[in-house]
Amino acid sequence: MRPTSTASLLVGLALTVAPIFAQFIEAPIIRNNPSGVVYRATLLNKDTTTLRGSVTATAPPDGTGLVFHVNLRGFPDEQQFGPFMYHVHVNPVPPDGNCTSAGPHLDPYNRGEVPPCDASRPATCQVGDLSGKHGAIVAIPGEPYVVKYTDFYLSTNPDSNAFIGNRALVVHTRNGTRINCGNFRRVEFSGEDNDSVSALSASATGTRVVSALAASAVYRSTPTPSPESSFFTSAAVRTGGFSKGVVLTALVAFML
Ligand SMILES: [Cu+2]
Repeated sequence: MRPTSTASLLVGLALTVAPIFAQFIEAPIIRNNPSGVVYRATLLNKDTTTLRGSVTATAPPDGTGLVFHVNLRGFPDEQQFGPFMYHVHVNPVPPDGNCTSAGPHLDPYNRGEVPPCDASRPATCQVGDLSGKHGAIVAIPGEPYVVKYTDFYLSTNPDSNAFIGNRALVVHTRNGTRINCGNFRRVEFSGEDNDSVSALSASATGTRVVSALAASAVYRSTPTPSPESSFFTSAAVRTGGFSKGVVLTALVAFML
């Protein structure tokens, strides 16, 4: 009786947990991003917040991944509301500017919200989870948040399921409240240069470039996808050792 019920419990547990990971595949590195194509999401001019700025993305010369320039300012109080998160959400923000209408994170590989993104293994994160992969924002009063990084899993090619065009950028407080948002639109250029992006870089000179991401910079400069099985192993290990904090984090992430 006792062994049977224990076995039933284990089988039941396996059946419960398995579907969370069963459909997930690691995000592939995007290698065919078009040269000279630039997308930018500019936060809306809302009366409800002073948060403004933009996130710009364009392919590097070899077309592998996208170089992101993040330039945001006017955050709410860091102590009360930070650190802040930002993601690519699947739906565009409608003309009424309602950030909730942006829907969930861009997640074409059905990764889901659990477990939380492990920044050391970005291929296992939701592709839209920019702050999960590249660091949450710790705002310093009076200073813009300016960072630049390469994300290997997003695309400016409309044929890709990781395409960012006409999707929304949403910035959240730490409890998931959507502060501001804006849609990724193509920025037109004559020729193939990235003058606007270069100008954005130049304008960032002298401002703070967050160094908190330095520790994880290695994976960004060297695209080394881990074996597909490693995520499942790690997920299984972590499933066994979920702390209340992790579960809470996952629940909060689920609500974003
Ligand atoms: Cu979000």
